[in-house]
Amino acid sequence: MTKARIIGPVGEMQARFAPPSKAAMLRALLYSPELSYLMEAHDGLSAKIVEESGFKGIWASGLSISAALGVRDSNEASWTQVIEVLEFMSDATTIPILVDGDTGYGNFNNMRRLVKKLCQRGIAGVCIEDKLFPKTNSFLGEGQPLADIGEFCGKIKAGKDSQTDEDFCLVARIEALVGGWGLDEALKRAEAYRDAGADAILVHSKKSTADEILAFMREWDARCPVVIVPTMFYQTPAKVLRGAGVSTVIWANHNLRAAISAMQDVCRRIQGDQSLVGVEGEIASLEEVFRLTGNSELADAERRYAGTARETVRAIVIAASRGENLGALTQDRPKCMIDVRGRPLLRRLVSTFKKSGVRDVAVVRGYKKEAIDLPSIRTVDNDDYATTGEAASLACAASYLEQGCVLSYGDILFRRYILDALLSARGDIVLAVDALGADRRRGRAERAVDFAACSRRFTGNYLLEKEPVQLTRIADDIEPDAADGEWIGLARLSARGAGLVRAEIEAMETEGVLAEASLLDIFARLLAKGERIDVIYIAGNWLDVDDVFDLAEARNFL
Ligand code: SPV
Ligand code: MG
Repeated sequence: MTKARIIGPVGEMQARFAPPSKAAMLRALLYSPELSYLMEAHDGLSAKIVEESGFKGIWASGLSISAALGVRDSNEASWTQVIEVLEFMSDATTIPILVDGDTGYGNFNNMRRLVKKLCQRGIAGVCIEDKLFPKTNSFLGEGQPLADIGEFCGKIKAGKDSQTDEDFCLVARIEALVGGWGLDEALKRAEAYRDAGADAILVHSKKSTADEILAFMREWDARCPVVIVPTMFYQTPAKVLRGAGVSTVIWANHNLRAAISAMQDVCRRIQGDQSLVGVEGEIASLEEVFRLTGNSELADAERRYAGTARETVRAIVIAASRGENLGALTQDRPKCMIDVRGRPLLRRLVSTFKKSGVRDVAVVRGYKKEAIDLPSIRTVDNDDYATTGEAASLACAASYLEQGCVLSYGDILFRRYILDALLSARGDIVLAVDALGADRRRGRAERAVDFAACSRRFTGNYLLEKEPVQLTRIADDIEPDAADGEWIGLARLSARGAGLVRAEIEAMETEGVLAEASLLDIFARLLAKGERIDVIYIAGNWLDVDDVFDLAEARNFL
């Protein structure tokens, strides 16, 4: 879409920093010396998948959009119905879309309105073909009549004069080879269309070899970029097309055809089996549907804008270690399964989560994993628990970091208001820090404490505590006097925060430092990269269970 241009210094800055429009991106692909590819999509979801797969541009195929709407590729879908689909595709993606504009949906006048509307919807370019309205798909029938050259050139000029983005691309498609009118006719038309202002030529062929396309390329001699659609001559290697000087290859209908095969197969099987059991493991999970459609962003936005609305947050509980200090009590179970007044510690933790609306709890198991057998949790296993630390355990649950979540140690108990405060906190990464932690730990037996230094000390003044506090350092070797509190092992990550943690885990893995790292190391690395980590101060009302004294405290805590 055209950006409003501001004159003067602000305008200059805007020009310097504005990202290229989608039209400029398509133009760059068409004019790039590299062979470019456009992959077919026919709705918002397929467009998103094309982008995620790494393609730099999308072909909004007329055949595929029509078929997905259940109609023929004969202009049965009106142009405004097609534009509706295009808008969803454009909104769902950041890469440019070249639209199959068929014959332009009428004469030069319809073409003017089409181009104006496409620019308004952020579509990067349109391809029009020199056939007659209503069009027929190129692979149907023989000797389809072609448009009059002069009339088609008028349509090209009308389109170019109507674009409101200077980089919008008009691709003129020549059907002379498909219609059996020969190479000379194709070349004559290509030259006329280029002269009329087309930014590129699409020369189509329905032969099973690329011979006639290669002959065209030789004669055309790179007078402007050439786009091709090797649906029928798919066996021609890319290097041959590249060598011939082709600018852009369109893979024209392969997502639609893949979807048809997959849907036919799953329908046949469910109909035959009268059951979902056979297909469940083979089709995309609902989680994948939610991920593709960006549900985590909506949950984040709800927290930001709806105030009271709470997203469905999941919890990841790190519970892979044994807890050696508890001696015989952890002989046959990890410490999170130790009984605290009739119920395992982990059960109490999970119940606190559920009461606060965190219903999806994933527990990373390790030591004596079979002992973690609670009914209402999911489990992930760190089978290398004996030689790895918390960060490696979290890496095992990386797929749970696709959306906002709560991170928790498996050996803590806390009052529910602490979790509620974290859940309603803003910020991408928020830690609950006990401001009394340093005092509480003084005089106790030597042990590692997750000390936190923050941008401001806890004041005890309720109003002041509403002001954001940021973490400045986190480590287990900060002097108690230099620490502002102790991280209690509970953190809240937004979808972005979860993404940052996931990326950091990947970086640590690449650097070979993941195995020995703790959660503190992850946060410390993010701080070092300038990422913001927020803190919510609490004052007691929680505990962790490391030894029998803690266990006694836990019994009193309840
Ligand atoms: C389309 O994808 O709709 C096209 C390409 O126009 S083709 O089907 O090959 O004509
Ligand atoms: Mg088409």
